[in-house]
Amino acid sequence: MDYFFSPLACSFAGHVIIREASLPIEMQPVSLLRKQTKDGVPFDTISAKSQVPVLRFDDGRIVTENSVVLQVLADMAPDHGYLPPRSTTAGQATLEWLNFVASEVHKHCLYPIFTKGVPAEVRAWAKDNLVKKLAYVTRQLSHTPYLAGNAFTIADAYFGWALMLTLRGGLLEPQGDLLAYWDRLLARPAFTAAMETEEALFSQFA
Ligand SMILES: N[C@@H](CCC(=O)N[C@@H](CS)C(=O)NCC(=O)O)C(=O)O
Repeated sequence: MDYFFSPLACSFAGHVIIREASLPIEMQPVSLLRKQTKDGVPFDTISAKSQVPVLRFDDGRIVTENSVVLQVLADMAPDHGYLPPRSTTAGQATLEWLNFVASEVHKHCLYPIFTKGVPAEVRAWAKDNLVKKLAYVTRQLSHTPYLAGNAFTIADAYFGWALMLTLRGGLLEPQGDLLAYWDRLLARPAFTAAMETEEALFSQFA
C-alpha cells in the first residue's frame, strides 16, 4: 500500500496517523510543482485529481479526499481510537471537527492565503476569517485537551497541519489554550517526526 503525500501539504495529517499507528504503508513523496512522484511518474496517472493525499491499495485502487483517507487510515488501527464509533458522542464530534477543518479552515481560509494569484483583498479576507475560525477552535480547547474530547483523533491530525501552516506563515501568534494545544501536539513523537521529515523533504519535493 502506498501513501502519496507532498511535504507540508494537508497530506501531513495522514502521515501523522501512519506514524502514530506504525501502519505498514510505503510513503511516496510527490512534487506538487512538477506534479510528479519521486520516480518521475506523472501524478495525474496515479490520481486524475492530481491532489494529495492519495492512498493506493495493493490492487491499484485509490482513495482520495483527506477527510476520507484519514477515516480509512483510522480504520486500519481500530484499537488506537483515532476515530471513535460514529454512534458515540466522541465519534460524532470527531467527524464534525474533521469536516470543520476541511471546509472552514483548509479550503475557506488556508487555500486562498497560500495559493498564488489570489487577489490581495481575498487573501486579507481569508486571513481575517482564519483568526475567527481559530478563535472558535480555541474556545473548544479551553474545555478539552483535544478537539473531540480527551483523546487525540484524526481531526487533531488535520487541524494540527492547519495550525502548523498558520504558524509557519506567521499568520497568528498562538497564545493560551491554542499554544498549550500546539505544545501537546509537539509532545507526540509521531507528530514531531512527521514534521521534521517533511521539513527535510520540502525543498526537494514542494
Ligand atoms: N479535496 C481535496 C483537496 C486536497 C488538497 O487541497 N490538496 C492540495 C495540497 S494541501 C493539493 O494537492 N494541491 C495541489 C493542487 O490542487 O493542484 C482533499 O480534501 O483531499
